[in-house]
Amino acid sequence: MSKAETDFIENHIAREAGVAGLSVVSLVHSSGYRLSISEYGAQILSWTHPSGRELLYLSDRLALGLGKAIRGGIPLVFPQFGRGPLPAHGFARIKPWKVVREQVTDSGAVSVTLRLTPDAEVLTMWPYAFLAELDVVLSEVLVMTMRVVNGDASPFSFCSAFHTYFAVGDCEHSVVKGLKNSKFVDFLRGRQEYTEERDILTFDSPIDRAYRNSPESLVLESPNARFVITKQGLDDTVVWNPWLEGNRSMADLAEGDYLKMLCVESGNVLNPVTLNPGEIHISGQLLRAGVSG
Ligand code: TA6
Repeated sequence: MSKAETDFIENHIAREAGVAGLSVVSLVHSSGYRLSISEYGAQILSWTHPSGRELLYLSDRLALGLGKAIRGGIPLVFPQFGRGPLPAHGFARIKPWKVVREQVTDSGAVSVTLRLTPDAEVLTMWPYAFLAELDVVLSEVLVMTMRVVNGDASPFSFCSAFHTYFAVGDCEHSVVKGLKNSKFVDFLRGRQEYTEERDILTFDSPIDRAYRNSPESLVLESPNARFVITKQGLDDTVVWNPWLEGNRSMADLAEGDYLKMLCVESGNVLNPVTLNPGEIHISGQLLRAGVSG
């Protein structure tokens, strides 16, 4: 690596201790966008606009420690979505990942790659030789790419999602556009399937639904920022807010914080992906933020 590259990285990528002594890596792009990601769960904890405005919600009531999920940022859901035989939303977000690459792309973007391979505990839960890697590339946009490789002799199936907690400022004055005519499974109505009839989703009560084969791009407009969410290799979009009742049942969500957040999650959650031995699955999302005033 050239000295210039080393200097650039040293000026744009830093590390500090985080959960369970694992590193939190901070990236700074020349545009002023900043991001921090924890090796614990390969979870993005913060993404800030050049104005200094925080774009992701992160609870200030976190119950930190190995095995505990971090409420906020962008948790990685893998290999299970929701409840089931594995820990909720799978084990990826509660296991240590390893930074395997920090680099500068030709366009000046700042990039870090983290890797997860199964330890003995994971193999008892999910006995497959997999490798998962997450690329996070920060420029004026945030691009996340997840690769899952089947290094086993048997096929395996998995669900995955970027469980993004957008900081919206006030969910009652936020809208999601682009889901009209999409079919969705409503987890609050017995997983029945419905069709979205609204051009514009507004929020005034609990919502927890997965839109099947949702459009590649969606818009979230909020008092805090406007987001364009673009996905690839991911069929579905989950929209979730626990609202007042759900908020009160969550110890790691401060009273009233349901209004500060909205989860719009790009994922394969309704139909698992099956990988045969040697196959690789690539999925990603691109987040673009706009801040006014
Ligand atoms: O993605 C929506 C959802 O599955 C909701 O049902 C709710 O459980 C949310 O995820 C948060 O899950 P967590 O395990 O992080 O509390």
